[in-house]
Amino acid sequence: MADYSSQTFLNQKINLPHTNFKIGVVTALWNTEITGELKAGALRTLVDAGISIENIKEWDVPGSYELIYGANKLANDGFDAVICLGVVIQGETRHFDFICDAVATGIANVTIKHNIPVAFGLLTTDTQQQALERSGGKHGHKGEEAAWTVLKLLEK
Ligand code: RBF
Repeated sequence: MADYSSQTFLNQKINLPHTNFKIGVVTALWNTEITGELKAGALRTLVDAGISIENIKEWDVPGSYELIYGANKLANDGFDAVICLGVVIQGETRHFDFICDAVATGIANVTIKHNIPVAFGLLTTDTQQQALERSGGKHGHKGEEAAWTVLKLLEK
């Protein structure tokens, strides 16, 4: 069976037609200790692929729900791709489902409406520990993977 671990994805060579793409990195400020690392990993991956830091717009939005607005605004402004990063941790109330559903649907709408790659780098976990394990821990780095995803789509 194919190995779809994050390492295998990230080890694949990206063949961009050029490196002048303008890429937005929209990051939610809730759980900043984790979203900050997701952002650092995404930026690292973009720069490693040859995207210049001047062509990367970092935008920190209040919460994950605002990732939708951020992605749509940057798509409207002509960015070639947007990476959305956030962490929603299950609490005692139903906000988790509402926020996660809204972000998934909202980002899907942006990618369809503007026809650009928009990465869904939203961790939706039961605990902070699970989120840590997915931001450079034993379950990989979802910020790096989100950046890799848009780069892969920009190959075509
Ligand atoms: N935003 C996140 O990015 N992660 C969260 O875990 C999170 N939990 C929230 C819990 C509640 C009860 C509420 C009302 C909001 C939460 N938000 C969270 C913020 C949300 O994404 C958004 O910023 C606010 O609802 C304002 O639109």
